[in-house]
Amino acid sequence: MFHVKHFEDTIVAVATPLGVGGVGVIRVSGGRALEIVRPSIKNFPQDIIPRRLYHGWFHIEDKLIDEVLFYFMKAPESYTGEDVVEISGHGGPVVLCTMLEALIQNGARLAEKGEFTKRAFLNGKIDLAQAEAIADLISAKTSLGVEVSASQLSGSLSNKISSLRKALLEVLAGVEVVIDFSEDVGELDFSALREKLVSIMDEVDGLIAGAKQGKVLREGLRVTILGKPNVGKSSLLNALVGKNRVIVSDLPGTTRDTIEEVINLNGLPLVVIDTAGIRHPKDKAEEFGVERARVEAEGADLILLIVDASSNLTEEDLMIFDLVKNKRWVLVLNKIDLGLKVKLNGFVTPPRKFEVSALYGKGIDDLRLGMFEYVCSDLAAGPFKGYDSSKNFSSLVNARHLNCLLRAKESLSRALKLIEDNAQEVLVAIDLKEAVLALGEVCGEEVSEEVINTIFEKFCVGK
Ligand SMILES: Nc1nc2c(ncn2[C@@H]2O[C@H](COP(=O)(O)OP(=O)(O)OP(=O)(O)O)[C@@H](O)[C@H]2O)c(=O)[nH]1
Ligand SMILES: [Mg+2]
Repeated sequence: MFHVKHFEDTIVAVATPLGVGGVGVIRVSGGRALEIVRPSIKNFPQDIIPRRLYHGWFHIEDKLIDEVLFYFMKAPESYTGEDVVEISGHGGPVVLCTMLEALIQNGARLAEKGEFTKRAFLNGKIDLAQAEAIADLISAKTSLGVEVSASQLSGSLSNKISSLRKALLEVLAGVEVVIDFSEDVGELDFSALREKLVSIMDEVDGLIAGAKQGKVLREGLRVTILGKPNVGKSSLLNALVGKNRVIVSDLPGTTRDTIEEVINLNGLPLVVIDTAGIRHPKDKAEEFGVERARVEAEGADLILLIVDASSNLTEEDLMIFDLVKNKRWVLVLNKIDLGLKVKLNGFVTPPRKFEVSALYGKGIDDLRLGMFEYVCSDLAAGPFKGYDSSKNFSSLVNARHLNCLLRAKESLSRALKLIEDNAQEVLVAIDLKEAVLALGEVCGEEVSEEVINTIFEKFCVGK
């Protein structure tokens, strides 16, 4: 059930990106939306009908600014839950800003980042997990990211959490009845209680396990290409991305800095990072580049270590083998078009090995597939271990949700321990209440203003 709160200000912002485009949308939300827009649009209807598209001419005094389409959504049936007017004008930054300023002159206030969505949350139109899904949807890197965010927006995570919270509240009510009316209802059935809590805990664990995948879908897996100079690292990045993104040359030491590009691997965003060839640097700039390559190797979820298949291993290759041991990595033998001469015997045992020609695009599809299988395998033991692209997962557990879920889990574990120790019901109830509170935070039922502000600050203005 939601109650529209009455914010004093009516807010306004350009809701589309401020660049050149076919159309640009200005959104006005608040109790005075109609009053603020009316004077600026010449033929503004006297009795506007909600959800009907109108045509009009936007003026500032007598000066014509733009030909617009507009519609009105009456509270509470709008995105924010307030009266909203949206105006579609032509998509030029100057024309949009001119209209925006006029509406501010008429009494609207420029919206803060995410303020429309924040009002939607505060007015009960969406919960916090859904608001976060909107931010994820906007910044999704792959179509899988879009699907999962959209599912979360439609309430997949919220429904799961609220049914867990409801189940827990029922358990808590049962415990409280025993505390208050032990003479009438008798002893607590500890084994039934235990069973219910264990099943809730399993579900919480399942959500916690999904957090790693949520992070990967949101941020992408970092895949660092590493190798000595001239082995074809930049050529491999270009081949994976499918365009000439990075400069390639036969001069060793061409790449001086790290360069990253996102590719889509069966729905997973992979941030592929090209690095400077690792060797004893010849100048300061190269030294920085090599240092950066090492840092990227440290933070990588997967390292593609490249060697030149057409020549023998050198001391530099061995130095890099040493760098990746104990990390998640695969070996790529490049320049296979020139023949396979390299001998690995005894020097290194790669978890996976691929033969490619970055120059001619040979073996690249196998490498893509192999990387995917490897990141999902037990061998890699990484965030996507066990990931199966045929199964759809429906929520993006983020760091904030994870923190709440971990707290809920801790409280549940304590409650279970107390039950095993036959402790007093009052003590069990305390932990159960804490778990209920922690779960409530996921959807924003119990959150501080500070948490709310932090979430909406990450949005853009106009959303
Ligand atoms: N024959 C052949 N040549 C390749 C292949 N891949 C890259 N090369 C060539 O090898 C040279 C070096 O390629 P780059 O991609 O610049 O190598 P890099 O590892 O990025 O080199 P640095 O940036 O200097 O560390 C270029 O002349 C490429 O055309 C390949 O698969 N086969
Ligand atoms: Mg390079």
